[in-house]
Amino acid sequence: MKVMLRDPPGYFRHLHVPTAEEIVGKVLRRYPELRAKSKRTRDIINLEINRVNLVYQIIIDKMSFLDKLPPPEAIHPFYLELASLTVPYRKYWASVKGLIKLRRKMKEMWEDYRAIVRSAVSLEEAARLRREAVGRALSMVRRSSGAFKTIRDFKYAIAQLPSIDFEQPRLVVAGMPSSGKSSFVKRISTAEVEVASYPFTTKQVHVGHVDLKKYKLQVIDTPGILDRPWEKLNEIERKAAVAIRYLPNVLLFLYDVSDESYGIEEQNTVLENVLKIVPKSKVVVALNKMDIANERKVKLAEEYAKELGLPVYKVSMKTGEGLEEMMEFLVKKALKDFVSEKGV
Ligand SMILES: Nc1nc2c(ncn2[C@@H]2O[C@H](COP(=O)(O)OP(=O)(O)OP(=O)(O)O)[C@@H](O)[C@H]2O)c(=O)[nH]1
Ligand SMILES: [Mg+2]
Repeated sequence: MKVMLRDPPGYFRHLHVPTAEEIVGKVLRRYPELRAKSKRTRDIINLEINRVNLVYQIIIDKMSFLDKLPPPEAIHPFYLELASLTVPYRKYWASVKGLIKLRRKMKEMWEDYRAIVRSAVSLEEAARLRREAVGRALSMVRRSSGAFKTIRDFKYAIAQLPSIDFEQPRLVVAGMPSSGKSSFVKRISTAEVEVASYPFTTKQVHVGHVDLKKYKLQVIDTPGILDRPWEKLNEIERKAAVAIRYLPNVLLFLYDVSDESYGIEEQNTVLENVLKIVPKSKVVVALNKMDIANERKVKLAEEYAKELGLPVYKVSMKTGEGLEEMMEFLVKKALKDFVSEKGV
């Protein structure tokens, strides 16, 4: 069985990945500090060897982070795909492999230069070889600055993601912009999410928690998505798509049935798209904003959801109407799916 990282964001947060400039800078700072013991030829040759050693040692030490980087297979696809919106994970792993190769080459060069500096026939030759050894090492690091940057960017992309505990149940909230997703999450969980009247208020996936008796339910707020095919979504909407695809034990789809809302047909299309990537059995529909509902919209949305065979609740995130009953149902459904997923 492959080993998965338990908390990739936490793991990457604690991992230092240097820049190429940082490594070169440290070499250039430390390197002039070395002195010969005396002016004897032997001590000066030793100094040159020590300089070569110091430079290669620093670079190789600074690259030890490579041994701590997980392969893509060890990172849950939820994180992998979200991070890949910034840095494709294949590019990350190619950079890691490139730097591992560079380090191997560097170790070989170190061996070689150590031997030839030691057997130099004159001080001038020793100095020339040392300069060459250092110059080549530094230019190799500089030339790889792109790979260091890619790995750093990937690290930050993962580190800023919310941690999901796959050993606990998950409720994902989805719907068009302004349908009330964040209002719901804010109302029922610990998440401090932003609620506002303009669309695309939520730009990231957020997680709040609800304490149940035996479990902790994770409630996942997602950005709004529009009624267009998955391939056409913008970067913010894609984040929602990734959460919708990989996280739900249960998915709550919100309709906005107020006068101000998008048309019901558009909202239907979004629901249809969701159903392309989430099994129907996990989906629950809520008609939100019942306190200011447009009755025609309520009727249309309800008919459509029922046609699809989905459970429908009528709620208001503002007044709290209908919420308790719906939550009870969602929790039960989430736990049932979670338990069968775990096979316990
Ligand atoms: N009257 C009324 N207003 C609501 C209700 N639910 C949400 N709102 C309002 O609708 C607006 C959008 O709510 P949000 O919770 O930010 O919606 P969202 O789905 O998270 O929106 P995005 O993050 O942009 O996708 C806010 O002004 C809310 O106060 C409701 O049940 N009744
Ligand atoms: Mg929101």
